[in-house]
Amino acid sequence: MATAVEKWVEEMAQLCKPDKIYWCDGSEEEAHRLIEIGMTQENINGNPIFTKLDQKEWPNSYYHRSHPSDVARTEHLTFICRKDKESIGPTNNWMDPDEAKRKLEPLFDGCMKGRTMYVMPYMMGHPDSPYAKACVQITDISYVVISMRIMTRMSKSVLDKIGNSDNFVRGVHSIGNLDPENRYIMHFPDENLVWSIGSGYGGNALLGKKCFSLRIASWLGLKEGWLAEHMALIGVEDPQGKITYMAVAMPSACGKTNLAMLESTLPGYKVWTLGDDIAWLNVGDDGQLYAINPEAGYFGVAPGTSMKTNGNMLKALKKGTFFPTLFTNTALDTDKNEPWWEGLGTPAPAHALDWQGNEWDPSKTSKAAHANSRFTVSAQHTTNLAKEYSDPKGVPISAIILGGRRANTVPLLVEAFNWQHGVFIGARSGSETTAAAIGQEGVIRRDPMAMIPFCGYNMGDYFAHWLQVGKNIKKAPKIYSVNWFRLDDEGKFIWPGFGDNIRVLKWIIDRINGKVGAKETPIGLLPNLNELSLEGLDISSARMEKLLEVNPSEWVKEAADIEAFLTQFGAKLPEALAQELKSLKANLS
Ligand code: SAT
Ligand code: MN
Repeated sequence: MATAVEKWVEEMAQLCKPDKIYWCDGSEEEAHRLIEIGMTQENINGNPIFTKLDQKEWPNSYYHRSHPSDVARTEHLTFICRKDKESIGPTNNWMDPDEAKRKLEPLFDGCMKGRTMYVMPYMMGHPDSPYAKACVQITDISYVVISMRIMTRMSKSVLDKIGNSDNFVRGVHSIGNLDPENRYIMHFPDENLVWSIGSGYGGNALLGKKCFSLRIASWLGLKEGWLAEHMALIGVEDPQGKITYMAVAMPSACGKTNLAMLESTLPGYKVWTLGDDIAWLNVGDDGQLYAINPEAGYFGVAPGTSMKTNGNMLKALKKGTFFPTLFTNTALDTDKNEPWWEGLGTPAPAHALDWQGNEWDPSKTSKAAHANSRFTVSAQHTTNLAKEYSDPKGVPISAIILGGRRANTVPLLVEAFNWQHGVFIGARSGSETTAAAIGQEGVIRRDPMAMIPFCGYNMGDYFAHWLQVGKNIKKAPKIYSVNWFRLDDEGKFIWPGFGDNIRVLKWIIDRINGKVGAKETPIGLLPNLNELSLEGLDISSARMEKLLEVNPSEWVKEAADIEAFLTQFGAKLPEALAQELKSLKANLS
């Protein structure tokens, strides 16, 4: 008797009409075989699927170039499909599920003719974790298979785990004809199902990542009492050897990966990495908040990654284990056969192809690597991987940090008065847009908890859910807002960032342990300058004051903008947050 997975795969094969169906086992041998085949095959855009890079400098590393129109998430083509439009809220694109399927079926009909349909069984989370989920994705491009093998726990044993049950998350992906007009990323939360066509790019095509682990999982969390969040996960060790675990939300391309890999400039402090993008937060039996990283690798932004800014990551990229490492849309140094990007910290190559495959002219200002070019690397390569990385129960969280990219207004560091105020800080967070999503860069958008592109349901309900989870926790973590990106009058970053961000994390640990005080301001609790560890930093107190400034007139404008944003949730906006907004305005006047 066919299992539920087999029946579903058969149904998909009848629709997509592939030449062959291939069931992935997730083995090393398989990865090598698929890469070898991919090196001899042209992608639909005329590039080889994989190009082998210099194996001495970049062991087991391969280069991939995608279509120039397919280099970032396409939020305007991303839909949540449920009958009840109100339940998905004003910040998501909505489509009726029947209409969505009527639109998709003709696009998928025969889309894999002449191609192989790969079936990938995988887990999000450690297979022994009570919080892990079993998934199956199909795709027609081996780049996605290799990427998923790095980013998830792919294994044929997942099929045994699922057995004959139909309790698995389904993902259907085809690169289609890459036509942005026929590109859709559709989510069906009531069926644990994602359909994606027309893109091979990370967040659009690796359906275990944002599509399942955030958009669909946020629904599961709402139903089951937990939170699926766009958060890095770190353990910060102090000189006494005590580790404090923190979950850090920041929008795409705002430095979560660098923070997860931070190399401390303060002696005695060390950051251990648990994850760089997604965290699932559950209230444990003991009433504490526990976090796991459902992923198994990093899909990070290459430009700006150097030995100086993120040495741990560069070491991971060069480590080379049985997990391959991929570079997508960076430049290619053709003399050395190495990947290269702006901010790698090595001289510009004399001869290179840019991310579109054209000869690159270093004397021109055009970028060699795409601003959103990425590496895909296994977490197993991390030199500072936390020993609890594979602990099925996860780590207990003491601090939640919410960040964004703001040139002004928002101070380096703010502590929330309490959980409810922290939820308000998250709800009001804004950030300047980046190259991680197609669209204009550098405009401020409200991005609550960095989840605006990823929360699969009405954000009014999301805020209420956060408030409720807070009530279910015995000792709620403290909540912080951070902003590394404040500019001076000349447009230069005031805060050095990177390894020096440990100074902010140290203050947070000191607060958790009741070792330092804080100054009350209308927007929250700020550090006293003399209680921030700034030794060894060349930064004047005038600049520090600017960094920590709460400018009343800027904040009056900010509050009006926050109000305009929150008003769109109407009756769904929790009364508690409306109260917080009122107190913010009152505090300011
Ligand atoms: O495209 S991804 O979602 O995988 C990366 C990102 O935008 O955070
Ligand atoms: Mn992300």
